[in-house]
Amino acid sequence: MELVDRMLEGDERALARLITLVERDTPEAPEIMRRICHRTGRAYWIGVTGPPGRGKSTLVDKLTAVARGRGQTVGIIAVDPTSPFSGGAVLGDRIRMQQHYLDSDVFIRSMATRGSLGGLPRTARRVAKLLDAFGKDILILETVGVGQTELDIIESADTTVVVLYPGGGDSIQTMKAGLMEIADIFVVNKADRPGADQVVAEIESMLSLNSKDSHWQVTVLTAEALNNVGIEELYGEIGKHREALESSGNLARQRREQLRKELVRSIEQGVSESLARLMASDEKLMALSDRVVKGEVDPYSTAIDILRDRTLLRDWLARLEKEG
Ligand SMILES: Nc1nc2c(ncn2[C@@H]2O[C@H](COP(=O)(O)OP(=O)(O)OP(=O)(O)O)[C@@H](O)[C@H]2O)c(=O)[nH]1
Ligand SMILES: [Mg+2]
Repeated sequence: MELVDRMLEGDERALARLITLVERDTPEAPEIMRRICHRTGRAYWIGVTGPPGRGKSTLVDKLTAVARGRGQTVGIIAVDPTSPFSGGAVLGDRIRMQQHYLDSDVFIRSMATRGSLGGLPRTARRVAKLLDAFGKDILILETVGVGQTELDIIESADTTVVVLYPGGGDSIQTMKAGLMEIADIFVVNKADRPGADQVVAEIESMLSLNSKDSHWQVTVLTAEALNNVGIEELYGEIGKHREALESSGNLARQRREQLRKELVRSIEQGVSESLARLMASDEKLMALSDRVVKGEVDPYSTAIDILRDRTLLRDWLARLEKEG
């Protein structure tokens, strides 16, 4: 595949084309991923998440400037759950990250959640791998931490930064949204507003109750992304977390676990797509489904019966194989 070779040689337009192919889950996507596999694993992935409007994009913009100042190249994937099409996301992020749009060592891609049918974590991870293979040193994944989809994306990150702000009841929101468990570093942004210290104290008191990794003490920092305050410190803290992960062997372990999950999820995806096709075309299954719908049999025990019936499963596999 010529496009992959061109991308690996540093052709940014080839990269953009490949991202589009992978994002859309085209038939070429598996071959692309197979070809770049041996070129991934070099980039360090930073996840930035938190409730809407906390200043994540502004923070990402400023973190990118710090990374660039250290000579590192950066790839940014911003996932925007509110935008109905990626054009909206691009526009918003373009304003916040405009200084980097002219920098050829920064690659920014916005992805919209809506309309992606829950496939976003998969495609975001694949896009990140393309940027990794392309040679970006640092990858930043920005998502709004509101739902499982977003949490699944962040699962791919090596270091996860959770961004909060004062005055929004954020410590409670953090617990509810499942952000407490995934944060390696907390940042209370917009510390120019009153109440930041209180959020810091609340998060710290919750942290003393659970510890994710015995080699890392989760920290709570403050920042004013808008005024470029606390950004160097945050970048330094991310570096410390990286060192802790590397020296304990947890980075490799964490990445192995992510790959294993990715394999399982990819198989699940294939199985469920095949099943959806069968449900819409196989007479036996359609008849059973009819009986369930009419209330003659219950869905749970019927499913168990189906799974136990090896001849049925063999028939279906043969059929799927014939259909390709
Ligand atoms: N006062 C203050 N405002 C800030 C700070 N950082 C960001 N903002 C503002 O907060 C608003 C939201 O910033 P974004 O960076 O878009 O926040 P976000 O978390 O990426 O938002 P979503 O992606 O929509 O969830 C913007 O108007 C920023 O200018 C800060 O440190 N202090
Ligand atoms: Mg944003």
